[in-house]
Amino acid sequence: MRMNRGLTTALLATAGVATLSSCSSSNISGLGYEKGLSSVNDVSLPLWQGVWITAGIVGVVTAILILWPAVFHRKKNDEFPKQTRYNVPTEVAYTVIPFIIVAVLFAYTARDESRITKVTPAAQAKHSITVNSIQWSWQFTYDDAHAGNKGTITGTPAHPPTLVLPQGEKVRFTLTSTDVVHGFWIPAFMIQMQNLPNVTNHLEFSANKLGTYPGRCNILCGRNHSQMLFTVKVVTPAQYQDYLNTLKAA
Ligand SMILES: [Cu+2]
Repeated sequence: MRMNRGLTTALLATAGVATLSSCSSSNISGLGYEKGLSSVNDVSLPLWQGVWITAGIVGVVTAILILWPAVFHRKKNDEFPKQTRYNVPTEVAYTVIPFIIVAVLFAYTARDESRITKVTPAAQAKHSITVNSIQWSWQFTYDDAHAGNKGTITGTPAHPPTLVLPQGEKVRFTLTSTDVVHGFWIPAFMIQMQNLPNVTNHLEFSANKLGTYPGRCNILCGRNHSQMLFTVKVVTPAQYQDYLNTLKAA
C-alpha cells in the first residue's frame, strides 16, 4: 500500500512539474503561436490557450480517475466483489460535466468567431485586396492600385507570389476561386478562410509586425496542391504606398 501511494504521488508530482514548466516558458505559453502578429491572434490566442488548459485539466482528472481504482482498489482477496448496477449521481455527473465543458468552449468559440469574421463595408475600408485562387496558385489584386490589368499579381507553382500588407492597418479581403475549393491560410496569423467557386467570402484583419510569413492553401485542391504557396510580407504603411505606386506604374 505504501508503495502504491508513493507511485501516485510521483505521478502527480510529474504532472505538476510538467504543468509549471510549460507555464514558465514563453515559447510554450503561446503553444506554437506568437502574440500580437495580427489582429486575429489577439482574439484567437487566448481561446487557443484556454482550450489547451481545459484539455490539460480534463486529462489530469481523467488520468487520476483511471489510476485511482487501479492503484488503490486492486483485488485484495478471493471474495466476490459487491455488484452494483447503477449509480444515479455518478451518471448525472458524467453527463452534465462534459455538457458544461462543451457549452463553455462553444460559447467562447462562437463569440470569437463573430469578432474575427466582422468586416467593415467596402466603401469604408481603408485597404482592400482580392485574393483569387486558381489551380495551383494565387492571384492578389490590390484594389487601391487596380486599373485595367494593373494591380494584379499572379503566381505560379514555380514562382509563388508575395502578398504585401501594411503594418498595423486593417485590410479587407475578398476571397474568390476560379475553379475548385481552396483555403487561404496564413498559419502565423491564426487565420484561414475558404475560397469557393461562385461564392464571395470576406475577411478583414491587420498584420501588426514587420516581417515575412509563409502562406498556404489548406484544402486539398488537386495534383499540385502542395505547391500552392505564397509569402506574406508586412511592410510599413509608407512602403506599402510605394508598392502600390509601383504596381500602378508597371
Ligand atoms: Cu488550393
